[in-house]
Amino acid sequence: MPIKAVCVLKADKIDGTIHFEQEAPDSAVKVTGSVSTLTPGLHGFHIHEFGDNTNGCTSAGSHFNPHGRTHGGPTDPEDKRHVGDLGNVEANAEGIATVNITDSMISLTGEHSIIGRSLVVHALEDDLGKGGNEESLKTGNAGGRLACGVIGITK
Ligand SMILES: [Cu+2]
Ligand SMILES: [Zn+2]
Repeated sequence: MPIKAVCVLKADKIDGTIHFEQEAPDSAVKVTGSVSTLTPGLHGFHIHEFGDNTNGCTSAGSHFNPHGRTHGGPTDPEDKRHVGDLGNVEANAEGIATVNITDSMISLTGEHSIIGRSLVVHALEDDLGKGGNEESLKTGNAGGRLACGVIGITK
């Protein structure tokens, strides 16, 4: 049986539903869904460490980074990215981002499990650690947190 999880993103104007599916504990995770009412263009898209919304998206903490690595992008080697670094999603002219990512660092079980953590969509493009400044290696200069939601188990 595949393992499945879901995250609902809700904010002032933003709506999204993102599904996660993993065939087996060692398989890549498929991340699919959509986010609406974004500004057209790229928006940083990460798993943050805490599933805590007590102070809005701020209390989601930093990028999920169990091995103390620097920030990168999803195609970087595993020692050059955070586990939670899923890169960017791109909103079209109507402000809709269709998400279709396959990632082999995140998991729905075990040490890299993202269950109970937060998914965050950012105001700006994630530079994937290539921005040439200190912040780039921490957050990718992706700016404010537009929307977030907790990732939960589903059937
Ligand atoms: Cu983030
Ligand atoms: Zn990161």
